[in-house]
Amino acid sequence: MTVQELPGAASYRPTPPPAWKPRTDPAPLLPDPEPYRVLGTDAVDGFAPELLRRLYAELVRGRRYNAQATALTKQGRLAVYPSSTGQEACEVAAALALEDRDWLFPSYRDTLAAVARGLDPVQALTLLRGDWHTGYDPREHRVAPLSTPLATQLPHAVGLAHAARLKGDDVVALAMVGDGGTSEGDFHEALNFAAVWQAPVVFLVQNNGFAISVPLAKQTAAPSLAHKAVGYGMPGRLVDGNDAPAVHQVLSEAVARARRGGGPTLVEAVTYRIDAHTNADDATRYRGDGEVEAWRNHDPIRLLEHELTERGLLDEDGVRRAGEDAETMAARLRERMNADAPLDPMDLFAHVYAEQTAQLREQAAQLRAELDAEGDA
Ligand SMILES: Cc1ncc(C[n+]2csc(CCOP(=O)(O)OP(=O)(O)O)c2C)c(N)n1
Ligand SMILES: [Mg+2]
Repeated sequence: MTVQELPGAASYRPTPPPAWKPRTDPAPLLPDPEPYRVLGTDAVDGFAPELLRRLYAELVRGRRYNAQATALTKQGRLAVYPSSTGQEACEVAAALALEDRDWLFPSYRDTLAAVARGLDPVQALTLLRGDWHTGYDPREHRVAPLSTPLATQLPHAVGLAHAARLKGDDVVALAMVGDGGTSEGDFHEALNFAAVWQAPVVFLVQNNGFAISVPLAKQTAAPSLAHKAVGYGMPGRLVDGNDAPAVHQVLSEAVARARRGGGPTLVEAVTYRIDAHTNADDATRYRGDGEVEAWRNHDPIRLLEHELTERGLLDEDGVRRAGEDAETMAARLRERMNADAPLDPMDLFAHVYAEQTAQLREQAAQLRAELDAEGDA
């Protein structure tokens, strides 16, 4: 006899399991349907003019930095550079939303955020020059190494934030990741534990439309990347990633929430990668000029410049000075990057482990012997 043939089977209706109810109300966690915007709205009135001007100056510097670093790849001074042109608003806002005591966990594309946070512009390029691991002391400016393996910086950020909270330190971690990185296992593990532990961490996803040549629609079916937050039990927020004050506000609110014990937030910033994936990629093979042009009309620098000019907060002189300041920075960067750094191959083994493993000690001894033999010859 099958279950269907049991007497009374036709009228059987299961009752719900006795203990079940939603554990949290999902409604307040859901992102707004439209990305949050400030520029072109009355919300601009709520911003201090100094902050708006600072954001503008940093955007202009950031774009010039991207152009200079890309030029250095052509001159053989940098092995590779992943430009964040078009994404400067996210980069700068991420750096400015943090206090000195907080930590930034960047991906390989987030050099500008690290530099805007105070990192030396040349040291920030050490890894990309291929000279050193990391190339700076992460503790000095509280900037974790620029992470090339996708999303591995996220569990690190959660671990640091959770540890800080256990120690009673008033510290927030801001972790940056790309749209493609949200399909990695590390993204899942990080968000899950961040929410379970209510860790003081903010996740900033820069949705720039592509994971190298793969467009967003081919790697996720989520309604938006901000919606992914809800499944973990944290709020998801959607923001126009080319609207610098909007990104600054949303991140500042998320950081403040994390700091007062309110737990993690996932922010999706909708933006666009104007340049190719890196200098080694040809983006014309997988996307049309029309798409790029449409995004150029929503350029973060133009949007902010227009708003500030309209409001009388920026004049021609101010625009010229921001440009000149960026040129000075670029000239200095070029000059310093054109000097050969004195390198010791033995440094490869430094800063890998607090205590060297037996295998690394053996490899270091081998290299030392080879270098000595070369020196003798
Ligand atoms: C774990 C891992 N898998 C694959 C790669 C190769 N890879 C480098 S960049 C990239 C695309 C990442 O796209 P996204 O997260 O959107 O960041 P974006 O480059 O757009 O800033 C891939 C697949 C990698 N670096 N790490
Ligand atoms: Mg991307």
